[in-house]
Amino acid sequence: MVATDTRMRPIDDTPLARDGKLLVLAYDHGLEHGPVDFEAVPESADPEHVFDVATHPAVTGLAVQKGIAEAYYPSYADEVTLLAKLNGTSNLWMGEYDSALNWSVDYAAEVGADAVGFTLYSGSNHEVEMAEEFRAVHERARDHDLPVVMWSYPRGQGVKNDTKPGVIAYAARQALELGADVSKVKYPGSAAAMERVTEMAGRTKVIMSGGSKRDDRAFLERVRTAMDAGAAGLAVGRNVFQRDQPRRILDALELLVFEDATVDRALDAAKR
Ligand code: FBP
Repeated sequence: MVATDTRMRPIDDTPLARDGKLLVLAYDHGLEHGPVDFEAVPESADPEHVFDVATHPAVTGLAVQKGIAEAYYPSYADEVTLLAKLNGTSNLWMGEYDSALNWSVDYAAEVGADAVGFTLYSGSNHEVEMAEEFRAVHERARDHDLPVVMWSYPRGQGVKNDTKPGVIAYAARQALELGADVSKVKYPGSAAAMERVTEMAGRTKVIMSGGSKRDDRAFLERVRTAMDAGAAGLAVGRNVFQRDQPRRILDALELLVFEDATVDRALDAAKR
């Protein structure tokens, strides 16, 4: 039999990518980490402030949880691409790594999502259940023609070191094998390790997780290294909204991600 339709729309044809690249602004920290992440820049606690930041032309998608999408996205539907982060759990949970599915693909589509996101903690004692939940999410997302971004985070009893290059390469491979269009991974520590990660991901695009806030040069250098190693962009939260001038760092990221600029040129843009 000849296969005719995999129901898979290339991610490059979706609003989440521009010129094959992605720059996702992540803003689910109020759930994942709590108000502590907003202390540095108090206005970042206001979702309206972050939606405004997400209208920057460099941003190809804003990742938020259900309540924030419901309450704020309607006012920004023309300007912001919505990446519905479907699962998530608070930092107060002390059990083995797991993540509650907080909204369905159907409901996310009804709210206006352009893409869906799902965290998989491989190595956790809950990996099997999470992978089964991912299967249902993935196949329903295909029905809705929505791309799927996996937050590929190995964590839990089976993982001694979640930043080890081999562990991150495995996570990226798992995203490919399970059908994710995009795999969001931690930086594995070096250009060579990132190259291996992107190679293992095959046609699944790899985007780098921003991580905790760093100074401009250190952050931008890491982004440059990841891009040169084959990453398709990044998903960044704290390194944007914990800055007093979040638009400036987005100006710099736009140059690095979409225009292949040097770190020095991007730094100049961040200072302007
Ligand atoms: P950051 O750029 O701030 O790291 O955000 C990316 C992200 O994946 C968020 O979506 C999520 O809330 C957070 O990181 C999870 O961070 P942690 O590594 O502490 O679980």
